[in-house]
Amino acid sequence: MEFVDLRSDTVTRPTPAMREAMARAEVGDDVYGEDPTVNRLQEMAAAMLGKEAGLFVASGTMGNLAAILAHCGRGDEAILGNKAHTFLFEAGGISALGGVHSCQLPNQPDGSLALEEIEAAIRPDDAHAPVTRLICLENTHNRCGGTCQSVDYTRAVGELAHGRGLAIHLDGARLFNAAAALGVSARELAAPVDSVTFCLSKGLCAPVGSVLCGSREFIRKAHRIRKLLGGGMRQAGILAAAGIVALETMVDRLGEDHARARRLAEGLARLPGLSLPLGMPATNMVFLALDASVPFSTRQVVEELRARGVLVGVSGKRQFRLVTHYWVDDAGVAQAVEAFGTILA
Ligand code: TLP
Repeated sequence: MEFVDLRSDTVTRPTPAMREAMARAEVGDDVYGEDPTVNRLQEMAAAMLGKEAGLFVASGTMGNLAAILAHCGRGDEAILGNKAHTFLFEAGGISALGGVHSCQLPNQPDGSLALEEIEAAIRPDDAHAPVTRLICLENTHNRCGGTCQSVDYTRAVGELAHGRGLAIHLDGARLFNAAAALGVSARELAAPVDSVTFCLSKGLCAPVGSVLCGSREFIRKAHRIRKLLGGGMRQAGILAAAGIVALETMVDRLGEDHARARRLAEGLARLPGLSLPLGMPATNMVFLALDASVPFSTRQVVEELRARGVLVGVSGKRQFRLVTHYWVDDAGVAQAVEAFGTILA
């Protein structure tokens, strides 16, 4: 059965143009810095984000980890949100592998961290305290509903960070979705931050990889850390080739996914027993709650949907996450709404 797979945009398969570029890719040993395709992708990504240099990494998780380890030493503190992907879903890597202490602030409903709470969390120069080094933001913010952080907000956090001698890292796994939704460039959204990771393998459809961007000096440091993490990938140009096609062809179409997410949300919200706990989607994610009155468990709904060719993610007790992407068309959206409707009727 062909599924309408709404579990995540990470499920996206490469496009035919990507497969072709992968087959043709010129490669070399990237650990020696000799893979021309990786080098081209890194230069392209850095230029698009307005940074001096880029580093191709295996995943968003590796990009965030390498960045945070490059900014912080053992025992240093990074301020991040309590719903940050890095805090919730990256296996605690920053503390397990980097000895980095995390200070978790409550994410506001829009995914931001309150400026006054960041300010208050910065440690004084006191032997009892870890040294605050870094502030981490996420854009779009996954667990807060795929919400966007504005240029003004990012700039305000940047000014606060830099005024206090701190660095700022942006988990921009879906930064191009934020740019599309806000009508600004990814470059503007990344301008206030010292480092930024974005993913090629989510809405942009490449099979593997993310790019970490920052200053030349920062990327030199992150390059060594990538090796330490086992992320030196040799003839990675095969993968980078798909990433180049992703940047060339997939960025400008993300708005279509956002429009479909809105249609999906509208269709589902009209059904009895379903509601949108985080409101209408800002980008490509729909969070859906199942009323207590519905006589099915979350698991049963997932199974019934699967039997009707629709896959959704579970994001909490009686909560689902549905993510639109390149491989979900209008018919897929209609099929998902219809499947929920049949089950809940
Ligand atoms: N997110 C995945 C899951 O891990 C939850 C998803 O399906 O959304 N930052 C953000 C904001 C992310 O959403 C993700 C992946 C990552 C980083 C990590 O990227 P990968 O999976 O490439 O390590």
